[in-house]
Amino acid sequence: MTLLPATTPAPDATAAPTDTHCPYCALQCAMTLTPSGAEPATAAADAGPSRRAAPEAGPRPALPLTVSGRTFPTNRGGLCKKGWTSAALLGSPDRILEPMARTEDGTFAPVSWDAALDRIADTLRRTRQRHGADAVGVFGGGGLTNEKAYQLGKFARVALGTSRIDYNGRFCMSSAAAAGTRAFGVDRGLPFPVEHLGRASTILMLGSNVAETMPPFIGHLEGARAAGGLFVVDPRRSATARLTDDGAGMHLQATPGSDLVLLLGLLHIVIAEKLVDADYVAERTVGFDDVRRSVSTWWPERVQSVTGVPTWQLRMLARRLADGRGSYILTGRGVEQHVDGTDTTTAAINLALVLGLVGTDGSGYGTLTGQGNGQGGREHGQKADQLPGYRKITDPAARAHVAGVWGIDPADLPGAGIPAVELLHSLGQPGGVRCLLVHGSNLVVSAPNADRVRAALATLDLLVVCDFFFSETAAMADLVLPVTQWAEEEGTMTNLEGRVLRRRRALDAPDGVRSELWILSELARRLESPSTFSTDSREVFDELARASEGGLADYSGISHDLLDTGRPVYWPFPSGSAGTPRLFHDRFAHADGRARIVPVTPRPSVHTPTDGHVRHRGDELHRTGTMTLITGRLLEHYQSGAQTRRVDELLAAQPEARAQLHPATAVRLGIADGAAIEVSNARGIVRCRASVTTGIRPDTVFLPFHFPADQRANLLTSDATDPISGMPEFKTAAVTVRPMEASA
Ligand SMILES: Nc1nc2c(c(=O)[nH]1)N[C@H]1C(S)=C(S)[C@@H](COP(=O)(O)OP(=O)(O)OC[C@H]3O[C@@H](n4cnc5c(=O)[nH]c(N)nc54)[C@H](O)[C@@H]3O)O[C@H]1N2
Ligand SMILES: Nc1nc2c(c(=O)[nH]1)N[C@H]1C(S)=C(S)[C@@H](COP(=O)(O)OP(=O)(O)OC[C@H]3O[C@@H](n4cnc5c(=O)[nH]c(N)nc54)[C@H](O)[C@@H]3O)O[C@H]1N2
Ligand SMILES: [Mo]
Repeated sequence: MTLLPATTPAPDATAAPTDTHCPYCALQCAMTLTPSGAEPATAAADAGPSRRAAPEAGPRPALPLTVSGRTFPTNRGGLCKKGWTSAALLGSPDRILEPMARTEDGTFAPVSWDAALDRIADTLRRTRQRHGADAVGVFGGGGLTNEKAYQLGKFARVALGTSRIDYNGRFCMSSAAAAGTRAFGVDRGLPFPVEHLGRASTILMLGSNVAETMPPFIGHLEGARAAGGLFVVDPRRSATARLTDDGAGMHLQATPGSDLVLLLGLLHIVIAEKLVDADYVAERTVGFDDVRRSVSTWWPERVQSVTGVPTWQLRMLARRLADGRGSYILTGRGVEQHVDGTDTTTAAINLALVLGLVGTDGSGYGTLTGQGNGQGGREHGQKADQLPGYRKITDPAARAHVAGVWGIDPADLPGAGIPAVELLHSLGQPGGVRCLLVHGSNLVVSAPNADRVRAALATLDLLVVCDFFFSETAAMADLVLPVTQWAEEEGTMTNLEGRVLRRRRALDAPDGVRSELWILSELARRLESPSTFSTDSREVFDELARASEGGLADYSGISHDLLDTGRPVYWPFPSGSAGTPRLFHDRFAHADGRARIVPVTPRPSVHTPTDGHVRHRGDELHRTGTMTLITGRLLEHYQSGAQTRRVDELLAAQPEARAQLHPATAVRLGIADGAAIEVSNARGIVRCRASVTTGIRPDTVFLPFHFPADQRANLLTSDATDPISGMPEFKTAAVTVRPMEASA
């Protein structure tokens, strides 16, 4: 059966190379896929959980496509290891090639598409009748194309009538999005084209490790490095921190979770040393006086005592940012994924505003969005409180507009849902979600307090996971539906700059696999949805464009055809306009055109009830013997590792989780490099090996979150959330570290 409707010509798989973008992160490096002439490997029909460990699953199949980097402003022809090896997953022997249903004995057996979809639709209909529409939940992903993200939001609200939809962007971008919206009235990761960074003399990167998470991005840091102006704030001497060596800049090795204090300290110095851009503050902002008062007590010595960053470094950085030679402040997950992530990001924005950087030629503030479509994924309605076009679901005008496009009565649209962690907490609870559809997230590995999530998923009446592989979450599902991969589908992605890009199909999908647009359309039909669901990504895009018209993220002037011309296309792009490569040049998106400088103060340490520990935040210290766990990423693996753990080269380079420990700590605890250790707290125990390195603070241990089973960093993280954004505390947790033998 063909997956694409007649309106989309099927490419000849042996013909011309296809220009597209990488399946992984938000940099969306441009690549060209060339058919290698080899037959795409047909994966084993019995692919199932038992075949999860890819490497020993048999001889590696021939790659159907050859990947090459393509010249483009974001990546300038470069790709990272993950990009180069991305085609390996197309013919992976682990690939699921037909719908799979859990059997009585807990294994999986193939079922027909009709049987699978009928069963899902029946269960959803019955659940809705018995328990109400909100008993069905949807969990989406920032890796989905704009078309899929849009369709998923519409499917939830219209075909299911549920408010219970949220997505993994809540774990990723939500704090920066909340801070950006609060300050500027709109949130676009980089409000300027990425190549502008190349002309900066100073770049401050807070909690971002681009050298591993977006390797081609480091080309944009060259100008600042040559000027000695790259400043990196990270508790670890990360690969990005090492880019400051040899006079290229400075690494500020702050205490985990102390970034808010650090930023207040920088603002204090800027004010004390009269480095404020007074004209800019007067003309373009409101709120400065309150903020001035709020930072008055954060003098440098006090900030040094909390953050561990010497006062001379603070002063040098503040002066450098203010020197008028072009300065950018960029934030990453290291500062955003905290219970005070919104306030910390706000403090970074406040500093940028007070220095007059935002919207000014050659300067700016930005957040480095994460997933492939982390930006677009949050604009089209997957988020609990949003409708397409970045509209608020509670806004009557927004509801009327979108309901008009969907051909329904606005009164039939559900209201705002609940953020991801709350949604996960509601699973299987009285009045909570009883059936969950998961599209593009591996929650068992990536959600905070992961064992609680695993246990909650097990209580569901129905768990349906759409994926390419038996991820750890798919392995818990009642039904797993196999979907097309990036090179097998048409669509669009919006990268970290708010630039909309075309994803193109380069080869046919394996026979039994379907596109998510097709799955949603088939389910909607079975559920007798009042609105239609196209399976053609062009048609879906055109509908999305209409639905977004007049919203903050207005895509109404964009189409697949426009994108196919290769023109740079940045939103907002109202119909008839030329789009917006640079935002905030003349005004901010608040009604009065001014940015908001919002006072923020460090909150006292949060005691997580199951924890028993005082977390290391602000002035507070750990209980003796505990250390701060920080988490993050490795170059070779992507997110929960569901994809990259199945690529031989990547797994060989990083086969398991290793906890980074300082040599002094290792000696104190009697741990040798490579020794088996336990990292534990009241929530769980991670068993892994130690990697002893001077690159980490003695009070801190680092774990990557890419690994499964008892190597899941998220067994230890807390599901306490930021009250504004709903972001969980991924980046720090109190833990105890000991050699494995000691606890045996
Ligand atoms: N290789 C690879 N690349 C990726 C991804 C991947 O999984 N793997 N994922 C993509 C996605 S979705 C995202 S969101 C981005 C994330 O990209 P980044 O934000 O660069 O990634 P992280 O490693 O999560 O965090 C960055 C740094 O924060 C530091 N950190 C931890 N705690 C703190 C703290 O309290 N303060 C400060 N200042 N720093 C702290 C960590 O040591 C780490 O070096 O990467 C994208 N690219
Ligand atoms: N401790 C800790 N935890 C973290 C973080 C951290 O820094 N520390 N970072 C957080 C962040 S920033 C993020 S973004 C999350 C990410 O974590 P997840 O949400 O788990 O993201 P992935 O691992 O990319 O999972 C995506 C799954 O969907 C599948 N998939 C990929 N594309 C598609 C598609 O188009 N359709 C469908 N149906 N499936 C698809 C993949 O095979 C994979 O199984 O993790 C969060 N968790
Ligand atoms: Mo992310």
